[in-house]
Amino acid sequence: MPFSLPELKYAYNALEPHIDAKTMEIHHTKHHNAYTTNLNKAIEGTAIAGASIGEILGQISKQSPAVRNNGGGYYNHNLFWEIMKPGGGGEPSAAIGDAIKSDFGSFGEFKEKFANAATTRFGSGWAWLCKLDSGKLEICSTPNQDNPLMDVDTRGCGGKPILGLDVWEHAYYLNYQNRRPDYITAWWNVVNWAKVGEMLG
Ligand code: MN3
Repeated sequence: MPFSLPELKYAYNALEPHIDAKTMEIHHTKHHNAYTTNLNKAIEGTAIAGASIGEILGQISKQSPAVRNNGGGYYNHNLFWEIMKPGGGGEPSAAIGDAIKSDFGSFGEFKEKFANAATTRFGSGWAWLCKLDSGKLEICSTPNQDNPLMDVDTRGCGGKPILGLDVWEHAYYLNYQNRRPDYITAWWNVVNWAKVGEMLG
């Protein structure tokens, strides 16, 4: 199988009280696992069977809905686990902190704009912070398991996603029910800014 479910670098309960252990466990062992398994099934025996996930996403417009949904789900969750950590949050410093201030005015304005993208995404999807080819940072959101690496017109801002927030109900419903804004507010406390800075490159 070309793609495998990555191990988390922290325990399922490590992000509490912001994200509860049961949600993390189901999200990883059921949802992400299903995307991974179904991506492998969907590409088996096809021309893209040996391609990297980046190569697959970059030509997703030519692929089946199964490859699009599960390839996006596989990639998006890989990033999501990495950009969170226990004891995260706070205001980023170094290059990522400077880039955010330069492109959004202040960390506060950035947070407001990002939270707004996440809150207003209708139905299931993701909010993204992307590094465009120009080097500028931009915020956008995508529906379902789409992402900015896909060559489709729903990708929002394009470029390279360096921070992503899952706003599917499966990411927060056990603890927050319909209160997506409360989940978003809590999520800022687990953002791994060091990793986001690494992704910025
Ligand atoms: Mn999810």
